[in-house]
Amino acid sequence: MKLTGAQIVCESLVKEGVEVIFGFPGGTLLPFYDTLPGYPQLRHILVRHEQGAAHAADGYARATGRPGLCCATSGPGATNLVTGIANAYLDSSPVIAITGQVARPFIGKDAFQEIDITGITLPITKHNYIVLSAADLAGVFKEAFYIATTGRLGTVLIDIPRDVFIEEAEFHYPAKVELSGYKPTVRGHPAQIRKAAQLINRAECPVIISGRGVIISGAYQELKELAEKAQIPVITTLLGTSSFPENHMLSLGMLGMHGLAYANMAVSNADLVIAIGMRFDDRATGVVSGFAPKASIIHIDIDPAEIGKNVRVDVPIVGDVKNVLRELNKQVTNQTHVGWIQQLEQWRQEHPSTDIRGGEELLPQYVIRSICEVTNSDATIVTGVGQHQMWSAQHFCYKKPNSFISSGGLGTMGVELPAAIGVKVGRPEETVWCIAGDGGLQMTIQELATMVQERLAIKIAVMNNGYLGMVRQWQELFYERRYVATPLMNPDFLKVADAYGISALRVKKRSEVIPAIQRAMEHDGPFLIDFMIEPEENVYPMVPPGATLAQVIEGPKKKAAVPSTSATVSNI
Ligand SMILES: Cc1ncc(C[n+]2csc(CCOP(=O)(O)OP(=O)(O)O)c2C)c(N)n1
Ligand SMILES: [Mg+2]
Repeated sequence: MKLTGAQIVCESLVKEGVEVIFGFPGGTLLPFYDTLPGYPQLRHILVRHEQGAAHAADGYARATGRPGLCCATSGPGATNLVTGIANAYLDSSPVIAITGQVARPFIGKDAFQEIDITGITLPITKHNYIVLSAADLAGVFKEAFYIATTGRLGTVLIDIPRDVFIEEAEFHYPAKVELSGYKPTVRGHPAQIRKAAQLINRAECPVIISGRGVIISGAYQELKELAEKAQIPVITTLLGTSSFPENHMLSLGMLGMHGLAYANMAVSNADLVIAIGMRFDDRATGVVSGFAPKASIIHIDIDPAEIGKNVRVDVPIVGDVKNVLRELNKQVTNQTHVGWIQQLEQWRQEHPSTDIRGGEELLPQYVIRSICEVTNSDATIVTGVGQHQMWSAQHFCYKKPNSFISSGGLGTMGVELPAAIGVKVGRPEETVWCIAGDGGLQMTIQELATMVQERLAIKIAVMNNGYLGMVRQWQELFYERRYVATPLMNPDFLKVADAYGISALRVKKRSEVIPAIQRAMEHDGPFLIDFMIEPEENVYPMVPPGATLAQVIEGPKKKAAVPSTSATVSNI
């Protein structure tokens, strides 16, 4: 059966079970867009800027575990995708981007809207293609989905010249893929697993550091079994947040630059670190030479390139986290570490980390806690990048798997709203709270229109501190309070919401917080709350740049403290 290239693309997407594609049209994509109405099973969501399409596809992929699709036209459309592709790539999110390219005879001529997008995205994709014949399309799509969704998940870009969309070819969707040189290892080596089990069975002060790999692999049960069987406290990386229930006895919360003091102290004093599906990012480790100085390290990861990249590892195990943990759990014996756990509990008492000041001041931490309380943790939190992101990680008690979605590797301001759109599309029944920076929201604010057009009932909490807060914090602490280019003159977010037809409220006092959140939750549709938070509130604890995790600053002396109720606090 002969089909046009555009039809082959659509048929391939249908064969792969794609239901939604986030995109923005243009000349080179017109043949593709013209074909879309023939495929009603493919929902196209029109964003307002291509960066939003890539972030939405990324949010969708993180929320569903299925590939997220986005498309953009050649030239500026394609380059607008770049930040979103990089963001997905660095956090191992399976995004597949389709870009239009100028017609084949024009390639290399600096034609109108011609850009070498495969060249540009080479370092930020797991793989990319330019397809020069319609006959190759089906094979390329089969491969692209396979590459994006196997081994370490990743982004793939497929660049298609306009005339390839129009060209006709026979359509046969391949049944399987054979790629020489690409055979991801999914089962851990038995000898390595045996060595790891021996170390675990002998350890006296062990900790687990759980990363996003646990979420991607869906290894929640296996992680819990290991932790409970061998009584090992679980610390998470930023992106590992929600890989382990934070109301669990063994949960110690997040480590790293803004990790909890007692989590960082635990790592600094452990005799064994079991690092699972994490990559020792510098924000997680502090200065690597001082990372876990007393510990042997077991590192379980699907990507062999991560082993030994940043820290020395005693027992590397390459494989899918879930498979490896299943095997490991068979060989781990029941343990108790009462002395170690008592020590951790003492540090938790001495360094509470998540207590906040009392009074009427509108503290951002209180806002996050209140969202946690009102939703009873039954929500997915999507954040931007900055202070509000760290407060969201620290002060919400994540009980549900994969309920925290945030930009880790690239740290992309502006990701919050479009990513929340992707999450809500992927989880229509879920309560989705977009915790937005007042700076970050303004980077992608145009996607409010996408949200409204698609009737997505996202609840937006603007953490309005009038600053590029995280940068201001660094200026306060390390540049003698010289606030260069960080104060923001914000628009009236209520008027902005109104212009888009979104209901909204402004909150200035602590006592108004919970009623406003309740109102947002009861409202049938999107809702925005403009929280006028303390402008110069800082994120603590903080491991200053260039310090080790043991050198954590816990923050200024506090007045009367309100004890933490829930967030990331264990009661070991
Ligand atoms: C695209 C982009 N530009 C610049 C930065 C550097 N940066 C990190 S956090 C931050 C401030 C974020 O401000 P806001 O969104 O208001 O969040 P807040 O820290 O105030 O909570 C900046 C400028 C970044 N991470 N991403
Ligand atoms: Mg801000």
